[in-house]
Amino acid sequence: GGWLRYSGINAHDSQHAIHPLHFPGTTPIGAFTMTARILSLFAAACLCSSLALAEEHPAIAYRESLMTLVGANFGPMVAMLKGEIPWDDARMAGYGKDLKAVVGLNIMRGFPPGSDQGNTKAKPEIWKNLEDFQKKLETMEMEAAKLGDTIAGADRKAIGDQIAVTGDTCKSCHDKYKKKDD
Ligand code: ASC
Repeated sequence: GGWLRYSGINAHDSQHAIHPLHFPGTTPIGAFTMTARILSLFAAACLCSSLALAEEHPAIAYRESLMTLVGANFGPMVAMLKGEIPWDDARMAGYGKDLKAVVGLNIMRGFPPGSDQGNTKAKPEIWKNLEDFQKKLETMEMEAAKLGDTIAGADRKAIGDQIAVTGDTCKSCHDKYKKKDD
């Protein structure tokens, strides 16, 4: 009984008295084998660290996450406007509120220098025209926030118009700074 039992060691079994994996039949590891194993561990470590260097810049996941959240709210708003899904005032208001919250996050944090490298649809032009990019981003944030505010108590025409204005701010930035979907 006791902790030995729960650690997988049966103290009453002499074959397992030292270690459960030290079962009969294995021979002590030779010096050459040991060296080879240590070298292969080093090789694996080198490979892992070079893979780590080739890893995506964390800002790419950050900005793609933001883009996903923007789309998760703006997408159904557009779909409702187009009649692809039934218009629902409460849902429209909810998407608008969340969209405003998402564009209130620090989006430029997703575009630090050096994050143009890697598996990304962000064009290098962003970092060559950073002021213009930032201005477009701020315009989008302003119109999307206004959309969130417009929804409360507004008629469908006013909401639709502001969805269109906001969509144009998405498009103008994507046209210039986002690679096309394949
Ligand atoms: C969307 C979406 C965009 C914008 C843009 C508006 O729903 O995915 O990128 O709206 O198409 O023109």
